[in-house]
Amino acid sequence: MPHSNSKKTVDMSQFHDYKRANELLKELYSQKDGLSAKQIFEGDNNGLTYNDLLILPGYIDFAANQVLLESRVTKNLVLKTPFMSSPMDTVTETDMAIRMALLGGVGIIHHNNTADEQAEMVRKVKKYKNGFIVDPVILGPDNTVRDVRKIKESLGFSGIPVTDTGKMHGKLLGIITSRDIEFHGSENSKLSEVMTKDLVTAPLGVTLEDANTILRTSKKGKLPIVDQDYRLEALLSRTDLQKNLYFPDASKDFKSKQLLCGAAIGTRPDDKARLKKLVEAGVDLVVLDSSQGNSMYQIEMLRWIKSTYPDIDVIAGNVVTREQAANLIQEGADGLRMGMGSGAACITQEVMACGRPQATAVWEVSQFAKLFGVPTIADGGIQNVGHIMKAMALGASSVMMGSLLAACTESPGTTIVYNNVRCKAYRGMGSIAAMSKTAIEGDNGSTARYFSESDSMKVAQGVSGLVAEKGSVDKFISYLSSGVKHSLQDIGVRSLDLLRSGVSDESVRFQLRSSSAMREGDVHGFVQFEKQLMG
Ligand code: CPR
Repeated sequence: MPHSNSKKTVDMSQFHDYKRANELLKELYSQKDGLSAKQIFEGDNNGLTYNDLLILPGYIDFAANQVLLESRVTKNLVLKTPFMSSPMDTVTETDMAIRMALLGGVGIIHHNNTADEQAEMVRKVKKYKNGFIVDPVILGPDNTVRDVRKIKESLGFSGIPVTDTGKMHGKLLGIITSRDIEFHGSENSKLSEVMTKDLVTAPLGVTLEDANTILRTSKKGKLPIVDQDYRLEALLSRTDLQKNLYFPDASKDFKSKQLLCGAAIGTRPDDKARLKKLVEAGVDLVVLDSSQGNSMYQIEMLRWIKSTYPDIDVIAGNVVTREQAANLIQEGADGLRMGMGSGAACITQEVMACGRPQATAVWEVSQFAKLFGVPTIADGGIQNVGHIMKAMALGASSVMMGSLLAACTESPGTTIVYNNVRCKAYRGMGSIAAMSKTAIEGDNGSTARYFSESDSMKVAQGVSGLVAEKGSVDKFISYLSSGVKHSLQDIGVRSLDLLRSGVSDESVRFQLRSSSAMREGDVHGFVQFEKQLMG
């Protein structure tokens, strides 16, 4: 166990003298309670996990909503909410990447697919325009009232644009609304006879704000966006407007205003062709996806990317030691992903005998990388808000999450009911299940993370299973960021930057926890209880 602070003895008789007592208190106060992170890790021979420590509370003189979460997550990229979604096939595809970016984080699209599939997902994220529906349901003039009723029954909405081709980019002819068909006797009537032709539209290029003003003042349910030839290019819906359409923290490219999107690749020759497609699709950030990043393969790939695509940020890894980090920093990594064996679905430490407890890995690598101005990402093992806080306090610039986000509605795959609980699939990318997908489809994505070409026998480094569904990622990320803000308030620092500088100048203090202290900090003494995390 590391050293404790040397404590001063206090002469209690001095407390009858108000002035002297005041001086004594000041003197004692200057010797801060608890331990600095440096003291903890200097004495750490075993390796610590997030659960092994706590951060001591400070002084609150601001409201939680004044706290800033902005953080530099690579050399060139600052996020308002430094959360990333893992490049895993049960975590990040188009929908997750869009929501993560809208909420101020970034999604990293997985590579357990073909290069074309992955590039298409990136393209969709880049093309996404918040609030504008770019692939709405459309009908043609010869469709009937019956067709509209069917759509209403299955999708729950009406207010469908009618174009001459019955498709997007066709000439806009009208809109068919619930009212148009409400008292309409004949199910076989053509839409050209019943649709509303008196339309309010907005021109292509209109801003979301202006379009919303038009929609509001027109009192219509839908606003078609048309080009100069009156071809339908997008649609805006009043129901969407009533939801929160504005994402002030969204992660966007400064110039293009498009959402930011990351993607993972491996380090094989094929991955160079894959990256070319991703770059053409507009990818902003590339993650070299390996469980052990300190390899000649990764160094060669890093050099190649830096010389071929100097404008793309590359996150290298994973690493858990300073020596691993040094090689990748030297080759120009713009960020480092830290963690080996701490992931929820991971059995790397058990099978490979390699890895490191995550709190120690985050501290050691981050302290080293900081000397070279390279931000670090704490990847794996984040189970709650407290873990995010501890990762950031130990020097991480951002956190990457897999299992927590796999449980959200926007992760790939459908909801399954298991033992009366709504669940979603989650699997490690080195699980046999994930690697079988690659085997079936003849693609080398996931296998590349865990195996070399010459491996005839696949040794699994992860498991596959189900996690309990949590609902929308919008709500969940808001919960995580509010939780982090309240935690920073308790610690008495107004931003993540101040948290990290407070840890460096040793004004932010810690305490180690024994296993009985952990039990004390957990719920106890109940016969039954419900743990509802979000209200
Ligand atoms: P959790 O957030 O689920 O704890 O961890 C997610 C991270 O786990 C991923 O970002 C990745 O680094 C790691 N990971 C994914 N599959 C893995 C297998 Cl099979 N083995 C080891 N680590 C894995």
